[in-house]
Amino acid sequence: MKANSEMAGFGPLPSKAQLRYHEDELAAFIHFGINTFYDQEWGNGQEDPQRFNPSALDTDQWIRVLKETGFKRVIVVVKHHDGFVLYPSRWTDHTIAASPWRDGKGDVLAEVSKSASKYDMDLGIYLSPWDAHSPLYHVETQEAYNHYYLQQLKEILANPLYGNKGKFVEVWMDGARGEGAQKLVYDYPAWLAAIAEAQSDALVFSTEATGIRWIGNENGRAGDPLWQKVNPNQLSEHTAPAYLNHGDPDGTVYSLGEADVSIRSGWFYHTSQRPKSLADLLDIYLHSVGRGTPLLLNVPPTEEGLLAAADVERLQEFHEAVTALYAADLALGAEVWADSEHPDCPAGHLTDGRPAAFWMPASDQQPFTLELDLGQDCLFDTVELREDMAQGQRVASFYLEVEKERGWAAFAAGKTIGYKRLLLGDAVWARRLRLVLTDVQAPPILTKWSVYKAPQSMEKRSCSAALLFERPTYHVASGQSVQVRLQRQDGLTIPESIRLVTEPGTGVHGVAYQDQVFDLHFAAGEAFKEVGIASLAFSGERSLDFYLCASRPDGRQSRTKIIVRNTADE
Ligand code: FUL
Repeated sequence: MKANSEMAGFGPLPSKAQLRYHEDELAAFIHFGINTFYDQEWGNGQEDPQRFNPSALDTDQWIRVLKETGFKRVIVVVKHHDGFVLYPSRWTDHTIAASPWRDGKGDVLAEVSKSASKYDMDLGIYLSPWDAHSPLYHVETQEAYNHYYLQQLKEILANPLYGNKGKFVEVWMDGARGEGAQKLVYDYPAWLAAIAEAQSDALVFSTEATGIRWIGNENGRAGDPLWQKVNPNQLSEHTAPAYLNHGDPDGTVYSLGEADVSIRSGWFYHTSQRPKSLADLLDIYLHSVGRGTPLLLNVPPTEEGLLAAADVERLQEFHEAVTALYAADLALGAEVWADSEHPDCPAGHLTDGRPAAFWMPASDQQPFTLELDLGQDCLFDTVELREDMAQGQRVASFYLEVEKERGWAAFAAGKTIGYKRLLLGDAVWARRLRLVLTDVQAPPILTKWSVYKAPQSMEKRSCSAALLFERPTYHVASGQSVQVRLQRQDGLTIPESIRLVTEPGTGVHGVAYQDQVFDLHFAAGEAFKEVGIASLAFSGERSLDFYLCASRPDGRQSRTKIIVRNTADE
């Protein structure tokens, strides 16, 4: 296409591996380890390996279920902050070799690698840099610790028995470090060089300017705008979550914001927790994949070593809903008109079903207006837009309208489009849509404009107004407790048990984390309940948040946000 050779990419461009992760969209996280057997989220490194003994571990089940429910890659926690390692490492004896499981001859990483190779599932590893068990984790033995971590990286990444047929797509270097942990300076240059040498295509998640960054919260939701670029000099272990959540419009390095969240409130399996509702998962999907960035969804195996039946069922429902969303593109083949188009890149390319064909304008006169004609009145509520990220992210602001009897009416608006933007509006019957790009960093290059009717489970609906927190947001000083009031407005004639669970926001990243679960028993006729929630205690002048989610037995949920502030000590 002639336009291609005339064009230069704009800003930082994604690598092949980053583009592939964009296309993959869905990754699964597997948190399974000594914590599973202690029913805890963070270990202190003193756990007894004898407790690790899954009775029915079946990695084929993990990978098969994830493959069948649309996940394209799986990141396995090989070592969490407690330092316990899921393969027989020669660099430490705090491993499964010291456990009774398979008489100390087992290797979870080898088993999961075999399953991944069998089902052709891409694999990544999480290897926690903070290691509460290692005696070397001390500033005075920093060099030796850095070497220890390096050896483990090499031991895993260069072993052909591990990975999807020996290949890894991601290495997760979690930036979390507990309060009071030694402040070691990690040898990222050596670690990154070793990864590049053993696995040249692997992307790295870290607090540095590597290919993947944290999205700034642990609830799987990217911001709008979402720029897939950052400025390396803004990154550190203490980067403000909002910077990570939005990226940087002036960023110089391409950085994929990975939206991570657990299907349950905790990362490890606890019998007291339930999977998130389908509506919740779909909302997360719209705020991650639907904002143009991969969703990394954690599904924690049970003590037996299996994905829990309730989680499997939820994953299947999720997969069905996502598949149903894309089943009929009402705009496929529809006519599109643009107020400006390059002769080789007409607007019709947006609806021709070819992923690589794109529209670009002939002039750089803003705003750019495009109109889509569905040919007849159709019922829809979802619009998908895509930019050609291979040529750099460009759109900074846009709005969408639909034509009604009395003229154009607002449907949705947003800042960035990026790899893929899903806009869920109120269901409407209309034939014509109008897209106006009001702000761009460079001439826009779009590849897709699709229109769908979302399945019922995804439809826009106001949050269960029948179950209300007194406030959408509470503020509390670090370490104090906050009184939260919940009201049910319907079903007053029946007694009901409503479960309240804390969910990670930014407030747990790098601090202490323990879930709190409360069962509130409403008697018949009772409308209000109050509960005191202890907040996290942490040091340093900063603000962190977490969420409280109330679930009714029928799955309806409500949420409130708790902002914890600490200004006291520093
Ligand atoms: C955090 C950790 O502290 C959590 O335990 C979990 O592993 C999550 C994915 O990252 O930083």
